[in-house]
Amino acid sequence: MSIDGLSDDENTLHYDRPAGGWGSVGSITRIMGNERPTPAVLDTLRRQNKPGGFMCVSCAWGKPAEPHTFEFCENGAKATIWELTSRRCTPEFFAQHTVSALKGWNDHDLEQQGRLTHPMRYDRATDRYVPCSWEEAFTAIGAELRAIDPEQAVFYASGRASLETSYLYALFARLYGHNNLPDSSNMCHETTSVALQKVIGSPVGTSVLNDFESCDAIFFFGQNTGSNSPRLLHPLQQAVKRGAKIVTFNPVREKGLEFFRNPQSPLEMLTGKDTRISTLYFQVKAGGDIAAITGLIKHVLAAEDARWSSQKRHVIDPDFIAQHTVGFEEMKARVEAVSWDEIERESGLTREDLKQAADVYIEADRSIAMYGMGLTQHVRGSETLAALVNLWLLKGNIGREGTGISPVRGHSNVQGQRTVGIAEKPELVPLDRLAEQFGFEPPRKEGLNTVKACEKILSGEVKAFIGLGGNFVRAIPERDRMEAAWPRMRLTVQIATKLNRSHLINGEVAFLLPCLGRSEEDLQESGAQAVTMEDSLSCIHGSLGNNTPASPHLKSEVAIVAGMAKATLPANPKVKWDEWVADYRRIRALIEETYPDQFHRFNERVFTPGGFYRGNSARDRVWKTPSGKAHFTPPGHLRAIGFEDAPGRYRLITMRSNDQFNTTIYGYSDRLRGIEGTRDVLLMNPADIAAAGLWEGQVVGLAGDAGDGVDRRVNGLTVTPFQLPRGCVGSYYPEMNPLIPLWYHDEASETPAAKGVPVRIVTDPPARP
Ligand SMILES: Nc1nc2c(c(=O)[nH]1)N[C@H]1C(S)=C(S)[C@@H](COP(=O)(O)OP(=O)(O)OC[C@H]3O[C@@H](n4cnc5c(=O)[nH]c(N)nc54)[C@H](O)[C@@H]3O)O[C@H]1N2
Ligand SMILES: Nc1nc2c(c(=O)[nH]1)N[C@H]1C(S)=C(S)[C@@H](COP(=O)(O)OP(=O)(O)OC[C@H]3O[C@@H](n4cnc5c(=O)[nH]c(N)nc54)[C@H](O)[C@@H]3O)O[C@H]1N2
Ligand SMILES: [Mo]
Repeated sequence: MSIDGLSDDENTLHYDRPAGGWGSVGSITRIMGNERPTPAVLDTLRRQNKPGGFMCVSCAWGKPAEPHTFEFCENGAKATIWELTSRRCTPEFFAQHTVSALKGWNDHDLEQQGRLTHPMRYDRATDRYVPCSWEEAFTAIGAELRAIDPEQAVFYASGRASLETSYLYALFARLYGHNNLPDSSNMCHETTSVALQKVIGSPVGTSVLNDFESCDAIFFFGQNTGSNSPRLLHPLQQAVKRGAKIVTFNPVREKGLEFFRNPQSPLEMLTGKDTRISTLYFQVKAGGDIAAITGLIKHVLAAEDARWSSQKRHVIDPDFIAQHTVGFEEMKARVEAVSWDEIERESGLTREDLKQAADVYIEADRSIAMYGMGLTQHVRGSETLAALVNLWLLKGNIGREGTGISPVRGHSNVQGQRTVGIAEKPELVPLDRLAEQFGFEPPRKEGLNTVKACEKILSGEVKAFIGLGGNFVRAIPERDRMEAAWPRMRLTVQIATKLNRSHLINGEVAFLLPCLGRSEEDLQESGAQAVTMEDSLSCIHGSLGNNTPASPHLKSEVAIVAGMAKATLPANPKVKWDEWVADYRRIRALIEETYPDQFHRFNERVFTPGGFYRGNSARDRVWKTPSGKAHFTPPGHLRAIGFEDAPGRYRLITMRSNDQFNTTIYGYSDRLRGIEGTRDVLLMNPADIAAAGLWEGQVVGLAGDAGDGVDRRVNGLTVTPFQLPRGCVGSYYPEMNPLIPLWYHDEASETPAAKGVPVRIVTDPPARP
């Protein structure tokens, strides 16, 4: 179904206004009221994402060399205001509330207490966090870590910490003796890192910002730009105005991908003129993308045959295929053997729908493929990406201006953390060079990713967990079992800016260590320190915070990592924690030494406008695969979900609202989807509601339906009609995470499959505990 083919049924399409526009201004004003940010916020917003300024802590989208007056979006502003709140979560707060009592609070209310101000230690006798000194915390952490086998420790990182912090954190893990470095990427774009590496020999996207100025078409699969990377709407709007076509595949009709009103254009704001973003919009079934892409490939191959026989012209690029790829004939034979019946059934789209989309691809000389969690968070996520690369290779749409594969990354430095060594896979890290640089023998054994770390926490083999940011317990699958197993660990340490649920599910010995936010001034011995991050387009940016820290007791993440490491490790003349903390330029020099090809002249290039490009072999058509070529992959499965259809079984899509950043819930207004005042909803196609004998407003529960005998339940959801394909239901992440089995993940990368979870609706929910 394309946009034009859909009726805007009053009951099911709640919000008919564009992304951006006055709504986004109102949404920023509301959060300003809630957080009562410090007055410096306006100055900070003016410096956001600009050369020499500070880099947004929200999404990872690229930052242009010539920024707009305000180079931030609604959600970037919210993230900054959230960090610069005037609220404080102090020792007095912890004295008033036991940890057990705080467990009853929801995510929004916990973070609403504001910035953490003091290092805190968990006191078992009173079941409270009590203030402690940094020295006490580091000494205790060091003693605990020295008392266990290093392989019993897990060092998690949420993708926000800088390259400097991340490099030291990974070095700490290896000097101590493990590669157990799971990252939020393991729940996010790990599928990308594994699948793209396999087929094009590079783990990251190949497009850069300039490509958006010359592409003819952009295909969007499962990425919600309007909420999750709104600054990307600017290049999209520009592309549309130039005449580029945008084709979207998404089970949900996301407003931000339909229309956009630029809040930075007074004319658009005053005249109410919107830009239509998507030329064509297809509501593919959750998990139906392999089938849809297979259909597109079938159409392209058919067009090639027809045009070649009638006009002796090519649709595909046979020279590119011959010179740069392997596996074309096998892929072609397999795709041709798939029937249109199967494709239509699995994708939920018609042959004619797919013809329209294929025609755009065929006519476009240069196309960019963009995608997000809608592709990566499936059991066959990696297979889906391989299918997408098949389509892109057909026309040589990789490694040419105006083209490329462009995964839209999540956390603002998640890609960079992998670049500088936060990786559980030792083969991704230049261990020999580290050995030489720091005079030690790095561990070579494969470390634990997120899923494996969870398994070993469940089995009791992991004894210590350090969280460098994030809200691990809330973000992972299988939450109920994980929360029950968590306190069996001996040591848990959380480095954070605000209180969240993971801090309340603590080990026997537990510390909560408050750190500076990125917008705050980081003063060390040599003066104010800059830090760096890598965006989704592989560009590295410097960031300089200049706000007064939320509390004088905060330490930088660099200093906290160094403090723990120093207290844990034996002295080593090549490892100079104090000198590194005193001047972060020394850490950048170390990064340069480890990764000279990508980070040469690092310190000089920190503030390059638009960031400096770290390079990507696949963009240069150098394929770092075993064959030295890019790989066509014959399609194996047509469905990306990992279960069969059955009566009463639905595919649950876990969604982000426009009013959250992952587990940080700013508020209860999912403005772009018209869902207000609550997150406890079950979004359903009206025909499914009727067929199941339910009614709008009925309160129901969801039960896991994975068939493994484990009872998984979430109750208290209000049935809400919504434009979803039949058989798919939607509700919010992280509330739905108890329904996802730990074993239900992408087969190749083990990314949890949060977009196609098997569930049943239960109408007799027991009362909520
Ligand atoms: N404001 C804000 N910004 C954020 C975040 C946030 O929470 N809030 N999170 C950050 C992070 S860490 C990340 S990873 C990114 C996430 O950004 P996205 O990648 O956009 O992730 P989601 O919002 O989870 O889902 C993406 C889209 O996939 C669609 N979808 C679901 N299933 C399928 C399917 O089977 N096929 C297709 N084609 N589409 C499907 C959903 O309808 C949704 O529109 O955003 C980052 N930016
Ligand atoms: N069902 C389902 N589950 C999912 C997903 C999904 O789509 N569906 N998405 C997955 C994805 S893509 C991701 S990335 C993960 C996210 O998982 P995480 O990255 O672990 O979670 P966040 O919610 O981003 O972490 C929020 C916390 O980070 C801390 N924080 C904020 N800023 C800073 C800082 O500057 N420094 C430090 N040290 N701490 C800080 C705050 O205390 C805040 O409470 O969740 C995954 N889980
Ligand atoms: Mo993410």
